[in-house]
Amino acid sequence: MAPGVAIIMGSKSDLPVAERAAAVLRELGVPHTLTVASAHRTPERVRAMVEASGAEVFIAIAGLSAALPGAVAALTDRPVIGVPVSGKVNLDSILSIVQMPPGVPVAAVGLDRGDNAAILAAQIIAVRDGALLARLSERRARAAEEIDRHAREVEADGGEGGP
Ligand code: RP5
Repeated sequence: MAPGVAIIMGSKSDLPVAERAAAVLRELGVPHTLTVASAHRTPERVRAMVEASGAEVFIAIAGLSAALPGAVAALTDRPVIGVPVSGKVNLDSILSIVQMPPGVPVAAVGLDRGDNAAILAAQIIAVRDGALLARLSERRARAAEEIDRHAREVEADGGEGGP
């Protein structure tokens, strides 16, 4: 099985967001690891973790002045997905992750969207894994069915409805 995804969070307080990513990766059967390493507070741990990891894709989760995704991207040529964590300001972590200098990209997802980071990581791995691609397609089809069910429920409750 593929080495999969390394999930790194800047603080244990980011764990709820990391768990959203881990849950989706579990559902899709993508192997993953979970750890804490801070770009500002334990930079050497970040370096050691990235250098030792066999992951195909990194998911780096951080709030405030969220340097972690960029710090990971500085240390590897493998793809890095950054997840900004919500807080009092919110734009701080989004801009810290999105505004990378040329040559060192980070793929940013929305605030707290560990789930989308996991899907994107799986899509990257699925380029060379047909079985995983099929599981992603099935997941999307199930999500579409759920929306159709919701539409039927809302229309039944609310009267006319429908397009
Ligand atoms: C960031 O600062 C972490 O990623 C976390 O989102 C935020 C707060 O960290 P703690 O004070 O909870 O350690 O580096």
